[in-house]
Amino acid sequence: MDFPAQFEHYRQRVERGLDEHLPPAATRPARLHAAMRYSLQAGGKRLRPVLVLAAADLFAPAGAADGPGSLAPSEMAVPAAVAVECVHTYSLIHDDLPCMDNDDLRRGRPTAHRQFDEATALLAGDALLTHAFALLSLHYPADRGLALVRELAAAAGSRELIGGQMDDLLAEKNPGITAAELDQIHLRKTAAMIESALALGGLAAGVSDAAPLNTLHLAGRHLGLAFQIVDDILDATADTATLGKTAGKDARAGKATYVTLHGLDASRRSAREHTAAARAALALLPGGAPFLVALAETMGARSN
Ligand code: GRG
Repeated sequence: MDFPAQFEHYRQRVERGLDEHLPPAATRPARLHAAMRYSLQAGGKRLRPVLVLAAADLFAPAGAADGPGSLAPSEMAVPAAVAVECVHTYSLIHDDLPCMDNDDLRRGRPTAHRQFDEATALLAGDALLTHAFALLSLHYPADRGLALVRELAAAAGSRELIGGQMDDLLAEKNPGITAAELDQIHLRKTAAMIESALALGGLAAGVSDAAPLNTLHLAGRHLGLAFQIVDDILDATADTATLGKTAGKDARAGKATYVTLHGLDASRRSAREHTAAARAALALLPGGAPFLVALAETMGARSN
């Protein structure tokens, strides 16, 4: 398997999917739809939607017996991949708002509220979140669509992504936060969406057995924790130009991170351990999931 070529293939499919599945920029109100596209098409790493497509491709095409005309699993999964990127991008737009992180730079460009205004950014985030669930309800048969909606709603909801963000904001005022409390924030704020991306891929491909779905969740949880630890390492060690977002912000804000609590060496060790655990879980999936195993390795060594 040629990992870079396969990643690029999935990434380009995601970019096309985003364009196909978003309301055109000129849709009224044009300012709102332009803001949605501005943030979504700013060139993020597309990790979560690529995970959706690659997870789907692990499973035999639904209706394979129908012959060459049947859709590849990753094609079936494109609307789910776009949905997960819509939710992720909404969370970035809202996280950057003055009432949260108050940031000026995202994906190497001015944040949505800097480029447009605060109200437009807030509404663009709301609209992306809502659009994600519309896509899942529109593009899948009823039972599959319901399973996808349940999965994404759980990951993005008050117990996971939004709950993790709430506790993250509260933790800024709590200098005594423990390592266990920080792990809980990371699990919900970061890992839940990465876990969900893998599970959404399986569901979009028609998987309904608990065992592979649980394995996708387990792999995603370790992948997500490794991703957040690496994010904390990069925040402490990389520069703004490389990251495309403001570097060193956590340290300046006196915010507890994996690095401030454990130090750089232990953080690097822990990121390696979670990457290895993710790889071990992924290897249990059909065909041993070589692309996803390589992606886990690449994410552990990323520089932005
Ligand atoms: C506002 C509900 C709500 C949640 C915000 C996304 C988020 C939660 C906060 C952003 C800050 C942060 C460090 C989040 C952890 C997850 C993370 C590292 C997000 C950035 O994901 P990347 O690096 O971004 O995949 P790109 O731009 O490449 O898609």
